[in-house]
Amino acid sequence: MGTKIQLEEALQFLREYDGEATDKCFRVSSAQWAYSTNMTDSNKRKMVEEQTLKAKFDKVTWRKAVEFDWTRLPDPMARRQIRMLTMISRASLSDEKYNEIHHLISEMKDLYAHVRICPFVPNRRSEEPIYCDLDIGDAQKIMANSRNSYELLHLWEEWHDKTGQPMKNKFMRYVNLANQAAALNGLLHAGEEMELVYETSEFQDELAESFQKILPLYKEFFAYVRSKLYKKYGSDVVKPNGPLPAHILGDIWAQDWSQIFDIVIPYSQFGTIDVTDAMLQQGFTPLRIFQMAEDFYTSIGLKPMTPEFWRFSLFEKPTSRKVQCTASAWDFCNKTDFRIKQCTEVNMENLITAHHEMAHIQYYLNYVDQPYLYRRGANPGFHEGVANSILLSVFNPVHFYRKGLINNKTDSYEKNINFLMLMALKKVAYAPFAYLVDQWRYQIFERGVTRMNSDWWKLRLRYQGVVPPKLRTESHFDAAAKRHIPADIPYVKYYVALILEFQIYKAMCEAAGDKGLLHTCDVYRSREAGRVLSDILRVGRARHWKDVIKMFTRGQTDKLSAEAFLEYFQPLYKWLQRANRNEPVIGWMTDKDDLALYQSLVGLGFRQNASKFVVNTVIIFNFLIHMNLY
Ligand code: X8Z
Ligand code: ZN
Repeated sequence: MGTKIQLEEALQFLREYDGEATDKCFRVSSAQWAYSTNMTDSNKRKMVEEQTLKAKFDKVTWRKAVEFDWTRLPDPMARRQIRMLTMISRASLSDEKYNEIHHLISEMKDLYAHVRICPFVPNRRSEEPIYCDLDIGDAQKIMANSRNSYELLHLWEEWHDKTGQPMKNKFMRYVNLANQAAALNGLLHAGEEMELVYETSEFQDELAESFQKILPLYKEFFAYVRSKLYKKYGSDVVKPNGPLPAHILGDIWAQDWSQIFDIVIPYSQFGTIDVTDAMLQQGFTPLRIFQMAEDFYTSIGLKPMTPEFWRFSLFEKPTSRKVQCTASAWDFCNKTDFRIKQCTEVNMENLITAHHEMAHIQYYLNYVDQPYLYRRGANPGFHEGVANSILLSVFNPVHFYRKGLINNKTDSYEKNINFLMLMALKKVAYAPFAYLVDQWRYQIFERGVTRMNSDWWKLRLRYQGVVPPKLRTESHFDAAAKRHIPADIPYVKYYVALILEFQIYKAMCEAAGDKGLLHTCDVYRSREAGRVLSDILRVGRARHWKDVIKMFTRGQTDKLSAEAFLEYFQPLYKWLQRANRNEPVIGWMTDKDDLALYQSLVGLGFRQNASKFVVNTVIIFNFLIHMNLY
């Protein structure tokens, strides 16, 4: 920290910063948009040029910001903004190392983006050629739809092997550099640095507390899903009381289990919500999907989209050029230009995504008059949390009924349970995963890279109850299968978002005066609910996120609280308790075979003996049979 304490000087610096940062943001987003919607080499070059200029600007800004002793500035806003600028963490590195870490990250992102894997070809004759050209989208489709455990295992292994191994050395150097940057900022390790953005020392405690609250629901849900998977795949694949292998959950990372709904559906004769056919019958187009989303927001008193939005957004996949099709919402930082990029197809999933992306645009529109540093969510989880809280209202039988997309309200008990099960496969299943990714990352920053893979599986088993489907060792690097790890994208924000999503939804439903079960609440046309939302959006990051929680919960709490999450799933929780009454284990029991799948056995009491593991010391594994968490 520096010595400057003159307020006038600080304010002048912040004014200049605001203008330049806004301009840089415009240039970078324009170049990124150009590339993402027309992926040519020349557009890529221009984008990289702008990104490099922005990285240089960040470094210069950081150098200027640390000249101030922000703790002694008399104005709280100036203090907060300068403090935020000193958090451009990696800028403390020398120019050479700063460039090196950026280069490493972009190399890892590139490697990840170019991974292609081989399809499963049973009984292939050796002379038959095999085309190994499946990307992550293809792999995910197979993980979602295949029910052949050999095929699932093959894809899982291919993806994990081909992402992990080439990345490992680069990642280790990245850890080293990130830690050097943190040390130069007076911190113990880079994990501490990544958490500064939450501006509270209670952050981890709050996360742990909310997770503990969710755990009983997760265990019931887990035991139920396991019983169905056991029936489906048998004891060769699923242990009746144990953890679940990671390859049969419908998703390559086992984070979203909704694709196995057909296997676990509670009442198969009742089906579940799907409005795709109705949309097709009613002649929906991509444009109409976005008009319907806009109608939702204006119905609760939020802003209509701008003329630029309708003019420049990309709603359909162009045929004449290559585009990057992941849906996203863009703020060009010039107060008028906001866009969505979505290769929209007419189906329910795209309808939901359109509402989600438009929530981000609402955030941009509402905090437009804040200074640059506050034109973002109150903390990194808010943008996603807000967007998904709207989806709880939209992806909801009551809402679809009101919009004429389903004929009769889902009022039978069985349909409600089916619906909640589908939501649980998305949300309850995701909670431990979202929680553990950054725990792993921080551990690696803190304790080093010697046991990266076993540390990863230890956490996955501990929190998710998931084990690798095949033996993994330290020569593998399975965390790299998740893009956010090589791409240096923080992950705990998704856990924060998951909790906030339900907290915000509940606050809106209360304001709307909804008296029914939480999962049936639709805030469409409620101006009161809209006010709750716009109060959150308008402040952006100008206030501490705990103040924002306090504001929208009307003083009830300033914490990330799992209460609303649990209330939403309460009917399902009760149902699960009944459905699981004959299950001997709620949660999972871990035994030595599970641990042997990923632990380096040397030094842990095991000796590898040909193909068989022999127990040396009984004492070390006297914990072999124990429940759940260890
Ligand atoms: O990374 C994403 C988005 C970009 S913010 C595609 N998500 C997380 C993930 O894929 O793991 C959205 C859900 C969680
Ligand atoms: Zn989003």
